[in-house]
Amino acid sequence: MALLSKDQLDYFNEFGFLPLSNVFDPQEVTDPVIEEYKGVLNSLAEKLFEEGKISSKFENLSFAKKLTKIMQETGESHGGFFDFSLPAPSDVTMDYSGWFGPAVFNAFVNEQILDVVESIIGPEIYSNPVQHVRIKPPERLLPKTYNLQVSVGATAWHQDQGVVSDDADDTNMLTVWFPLLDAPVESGPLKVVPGSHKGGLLTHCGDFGIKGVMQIPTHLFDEDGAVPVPLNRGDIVILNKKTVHGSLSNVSENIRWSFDLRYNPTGQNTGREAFPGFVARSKKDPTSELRDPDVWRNMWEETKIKLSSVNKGDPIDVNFRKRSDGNQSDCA
Ligand SMILES: O=C(O)CCC(=O)C(=O)O
Ligand SMILES: [Fe+2]
Repeated sequence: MALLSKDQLDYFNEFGFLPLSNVFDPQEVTDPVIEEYKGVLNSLAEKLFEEGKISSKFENLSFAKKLTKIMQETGESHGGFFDFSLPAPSDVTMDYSGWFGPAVFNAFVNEQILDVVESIIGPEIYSNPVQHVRIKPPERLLPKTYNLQVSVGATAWHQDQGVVSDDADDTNMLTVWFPLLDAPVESGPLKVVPGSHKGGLLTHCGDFGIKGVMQIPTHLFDEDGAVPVPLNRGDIVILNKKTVHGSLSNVSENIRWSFDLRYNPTGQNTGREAFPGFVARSKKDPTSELRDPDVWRNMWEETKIKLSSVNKGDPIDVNFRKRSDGNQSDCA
């Protein structure tokens, strides 16, 4: 796909988000990711079975049914097993696994996605390490545990700027969200508040909705103006870092599976400097572009080793998600 048109750029500037159809070929980009994750899920099932935490390896079940069974029997999402990231440094231990496979990396550097990103932030593109995979089974099939509610339930209202550290307040961070399977409204895609990026950064409260989950109180923005963003495989939606968004609940019969990635101009602070990013595209110096998935995986592996001995006491060693702003009286 070519760079964005003037109308598309105007839409993005006006509303703070832009859904785009058929940006990439899902057979080439996301189907290989799905294949990779079948292996990840099988190793999780092996591990949990050996530990006596599940009653079977559920060998004959589909990916969706196997994952749902595992969540039902353990009451946990095991999100850390699937995600291509790490938790806060205080929670990083050497037995943390995560998944940093080649098909995942390939999606990060997809040329069609990078063309869209370039239209917004320019041709020096850094892959910001704030990045997640979210695999959410139908909510009605899951037990109502805290872990499942937080990690695979509807995502609470937030601005992406509000969940990175304030070192990145001047960073031109762009969020790219896309589903690996078709994500109609009932599957719980994103919901966004059009135009909400034009105000400032709103207060994110730790204990407003679900305890411990950062969330913007609904009286601070126009919740009634929110719109769902259903997408199909191959589509993406881009978000301004100040656009208020969350997700709907998955009330469908299928899993809701998405990637959310972020990019910023190379050289700007990522807001998670403890994590590794990389140059995804550079017109100035194409040799700086990372294209080796093994190098990427090793960067995360080394980060895990380093962070497993960091922020384990007081005082903390590295700044993570620290924000000094926000009016806490909004949180009452
Ligand atoms: O997919 C979700 O539920 C939330 C994603 C999100 O907040 C983001 O892409 O920034
Ligand atoms: Fe977000």
